[in-house]
Amino acid sequence: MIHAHKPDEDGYDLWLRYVPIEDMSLLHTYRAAITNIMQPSGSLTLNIAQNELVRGLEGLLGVLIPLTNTLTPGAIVLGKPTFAKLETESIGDEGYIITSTQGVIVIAGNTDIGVLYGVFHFLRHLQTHQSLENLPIISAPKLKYRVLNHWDNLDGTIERGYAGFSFWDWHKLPDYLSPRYTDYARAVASIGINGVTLTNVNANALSLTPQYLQKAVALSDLFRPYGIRVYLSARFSAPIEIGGLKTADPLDADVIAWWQTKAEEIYRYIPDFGGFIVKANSEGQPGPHDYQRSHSDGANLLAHALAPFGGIVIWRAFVYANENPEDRTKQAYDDLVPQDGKFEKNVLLQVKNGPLDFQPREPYHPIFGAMPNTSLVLEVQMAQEYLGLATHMVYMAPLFKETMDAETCDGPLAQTITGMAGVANTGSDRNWCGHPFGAANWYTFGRLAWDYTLSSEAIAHEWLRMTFSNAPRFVQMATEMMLTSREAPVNYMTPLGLHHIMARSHHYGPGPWVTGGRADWTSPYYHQADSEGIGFDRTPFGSNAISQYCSPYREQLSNRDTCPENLLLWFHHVNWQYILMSGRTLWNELCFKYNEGVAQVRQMQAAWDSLAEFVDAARFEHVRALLVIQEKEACWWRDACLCYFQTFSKLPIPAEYEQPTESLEYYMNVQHYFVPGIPESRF
Ligand code: GCW
Repeated sequence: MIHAHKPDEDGYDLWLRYVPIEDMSLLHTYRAAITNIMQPSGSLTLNIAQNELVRGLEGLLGVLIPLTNTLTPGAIVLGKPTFAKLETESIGDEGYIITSTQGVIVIAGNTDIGVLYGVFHFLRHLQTHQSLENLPIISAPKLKYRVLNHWDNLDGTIERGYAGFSFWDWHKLPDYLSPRYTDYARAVASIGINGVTLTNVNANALSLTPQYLQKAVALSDLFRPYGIRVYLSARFSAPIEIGGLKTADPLDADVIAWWQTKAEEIYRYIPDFGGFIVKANSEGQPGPHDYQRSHSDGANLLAHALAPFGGIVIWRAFVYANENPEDRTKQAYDDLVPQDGKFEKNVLLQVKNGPLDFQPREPYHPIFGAMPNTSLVLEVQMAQEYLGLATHMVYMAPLFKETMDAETCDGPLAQTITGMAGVANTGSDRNWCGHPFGAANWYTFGRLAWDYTLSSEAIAHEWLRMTFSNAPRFVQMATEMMLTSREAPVNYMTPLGLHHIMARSHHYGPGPWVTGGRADWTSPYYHQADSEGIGFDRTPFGSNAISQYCSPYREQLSNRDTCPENLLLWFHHVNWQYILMSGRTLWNELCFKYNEGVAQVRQMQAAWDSLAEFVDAARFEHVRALLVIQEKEACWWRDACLCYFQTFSKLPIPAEYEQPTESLEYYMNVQHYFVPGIPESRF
């Protein structure tokens, strides 16, 4: 295989590679237009912007662009020069304008952070080989809160982390600051993310003790000039665990006082502390229900403590209880929607994209559009807990957009939210996200949180050009591959609206047979397969979860003939012989879809194999090898699921398809040990 002698890369530079522009005519145009940088005076943030610009331009243009103090044509000016007429009202606190006037390029914002964001956009413009004629660029974020959520534990493990261990070196903080923190901050700021929660939502109260707060100070000091605020997960029972109180009852006077004192203390350490993220009364976490109080009582307790300092509470809506016999997908709505209007202004309710749990495909979460008096944050998961861990290539922009474009009771979903949170897929792996394509999802999260009108295709283009190559054939084929990669796992794992049929606990691989323990963590609870058919009846004849959606979507869902087929088994129990749009019976369609998923992975492999000349050998080979695993695992999912469901349908897998190579018993006995992402302490 010819790799055109591209030097090996390890992926550490992510999309900020700044490699020399090979197109000579473009290079000359850029070089002629950019000859010096007016040295900005002022803040740390402007220094960072200037340094990034120097570094980026040196890499891209192959020359060190000098800093000057006098204005000459060919200069880049950071800030708001008096000679340029700039309409900056529309760009708010974080937006920017990139324009060209009187022979100079101006990158302006109302704040220094806006300028920094503008610099990253300008570099992206050059990295993706755009014309300098295409100015001005005017951009401002559509969502106020754009927060990366790390599920990192203080012991260095990461819950559902598949790219190594946490890169927060709590042990050596605050004294040793790994250079990786700075590169992390650059990456985060380059895509407009303005907040990070450092610690797992399954929280350890220790993170709120002075010892750990001092460590968080070091990180927040480093992140501040990049426009990144630090948030911490708060364990609801912290007043007991680290405060010595007997209760954590949100209405108890001592508890109220404890949180107030804690908030004062935190703001003494971190004056711009973002606030708390809280997982309460979910999967064994403590919460206000332990004291017969409501979620709003719990959230408001913390909100009152943080309000004087401008902090917010991000309260997670991922709440459900096994003791509640109600359909798990209905519980959060039932509990929280009646509390609309009861949350303090500085409380944001963070809701996962779907009502279950980051499955390959879910309908949108019906809380969106149903709580007009509550600020909502959309939570998505870049860590691929249910999407083949960091082994499978799955480009998530189409998944995120499917949710954000959904029509809720109150209009398009993206217009009903004030923020977006993404569960990080990063770790200590040299390339940050494990799979070389994993960073595309981190990138996508930032870009969509900034501007949810961007298309999946446009984001893929940007990322591919910056991460690998601007060559048109490469960009086109790799984009197609990425777009296919969203539907492939749906097909080979959970087609037609199936859900939650993965292996227990580590969630790696198929497990439609998983039974025992709490019902809502088993598979038959969700697939309901029997001799008649398969699927969860959520119509009025079943759990009536569809009642949580508005007309006309509700009616569309409730009728099996109008329900979108890609959600059919989410909402209906369907007879094996039911005829689908394709003319195939349900059973045959299931066989078709599982095989289509495998075929799509094979297409992705063929596409990648044809792109070797555009990519350095190290990254090419890494992706190639992971696609081989993905293909194997796609077959594993297909064969295991079809063998299992066949015990109910009693129908043959049509002869045109590959037949399972092993028995059901074999698949049921596959055991995997030490799968990453499940900290010993919790399971
Ligand atoms: O998807 C589930 C995961 C848990 C996780 C939980 C949550 C952090 O299996 O590991 O806990 O979601 O979102 O709180």
